[in-house]
Amino acid sequence: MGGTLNIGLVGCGFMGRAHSNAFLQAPRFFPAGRVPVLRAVCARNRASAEAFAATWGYESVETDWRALVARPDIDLIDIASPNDTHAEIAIAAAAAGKMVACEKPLGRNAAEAAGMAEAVARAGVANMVWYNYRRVPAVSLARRIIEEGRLGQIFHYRAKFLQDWTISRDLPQGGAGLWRLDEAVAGSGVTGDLLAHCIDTALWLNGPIAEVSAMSETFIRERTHTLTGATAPVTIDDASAFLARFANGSLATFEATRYARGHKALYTLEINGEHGSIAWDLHDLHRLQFFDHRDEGALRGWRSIHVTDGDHPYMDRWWVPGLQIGYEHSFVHQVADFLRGLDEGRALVPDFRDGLATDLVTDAVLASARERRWVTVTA
Ligand code: SOE
Repeated sequence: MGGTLNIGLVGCGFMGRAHSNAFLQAPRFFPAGRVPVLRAVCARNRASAEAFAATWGYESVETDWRALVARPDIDLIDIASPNDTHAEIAIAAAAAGKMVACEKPLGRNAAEAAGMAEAVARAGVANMVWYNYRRVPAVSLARRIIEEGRLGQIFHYRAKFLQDWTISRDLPQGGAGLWRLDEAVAGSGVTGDLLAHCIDTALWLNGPIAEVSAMSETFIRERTHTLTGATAPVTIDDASAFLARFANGSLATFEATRYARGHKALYTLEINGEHGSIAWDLHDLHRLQFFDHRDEGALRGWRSIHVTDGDHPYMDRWWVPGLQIGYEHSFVHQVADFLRGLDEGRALVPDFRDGLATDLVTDAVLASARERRWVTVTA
C-alpha cells in the first residue's frame, strides 16, 4: 500500500503538539508505505486553530469536529482533546469509516471505552491509543528481556508516577490543561491520568491484573472553576495507591500523586523475577537497569544499560550509538509502528481493546478506594 495518510487532528494543546510532531517525524526516520499529511486541525476557537495550523503546517482548520469527521479527504481522526470528548468523537469517526487514534485514557470510564472499542470493531477501522511510554526504547527493551525469559518467573511489579503541580490552593480547576482537575471532564484524577500509564505498561510487560485494593485522597476539596469564576468542589483523586495481584501470580504496588513536592514526572517501574530484575525511570529514560543473577558470581551486579545502540529497539534509525533520544520520540515510534502495521495489515497495540483493558483496571481501582475493599477486575 502506498500514498498518503490524511490526518484530521482534534485539539491543539500539549498532546496535539506531541502527535503533530510525531506525524511529521515518523516518515523521515521510519519510512513506510504511507506518509502522514496534516490536512486539518480542529479546535472550537478559530484563532487558536489557525495559529496551531500555521506552526505545524496543517493545511486547513475546522471549529466543529463533526465537520472534520464528515470530510472525505481525511483518513484518520486523531483525538487529542479533553477526555469528555473522546467517546463521542471516536464513535462518530468510526461510523464514518475513519481510522481513529485517541489520547489516553480511552474513556472517562470503562463503559465509555467499551462503546468505543465496539464502534471501531464494528466499523473494522484501524485504531490506537497513545500510551506512548511503551515505545521508550528502554521500556521496549524491558519487554524484550522479559519475553526472552531472562527474568524467569515474575514475583513483583512496582510502579509509581509522581508529580507536584497541583499543590497550590490557588490553582483553579477547569479550562485548558486544568480540565484534568475537573472530574466531569477528566473522569478521575491521577488514577486515569497517571496510573493509567503505569497500568498500560504493566499489562504489556506482565499480563492481566486480576484484583486490586486501593486507597485515594483529595487533599484540596474546593477550587475556583476557571470557566465560571465560582468556587466549586473538587472531586478528583489527588493521590491514588493500590495493591494488585496479577493473573500470573505476581504481586504489585502502584502509586500516583500530584502532591509529591520535587517530582515533576517521576514515572518509575521495577520488576523482580526468579533470575533477575529490571528497573526504569522516566527522568533518566534512556537507561535500563538490569540485574542478572545468572552472571558469574564475583562480577554480578546491576548493569546500567545506555539504550542507544543500534541493536536496541528503534535506535538503529536515529543518530549514532551513544547519542540518546527523548520523550517526543516515544510518540514518533508509535506512529512509525502504526504505519508499518498498515503496510503489513497488522493491528497496532495498544489498540482500543487495550485501552479498554486499562480502563477496566482504573474503574476497579476507583471502586476499591470508594468501597474500601478488594475488587476483582472485570475481564
Ligand atoms: C499530566 O501532567 C500529564 O501531562 C499526563 O496527562 C500525561 O499523560 C503524562 O504523560 C505526563 O503528565
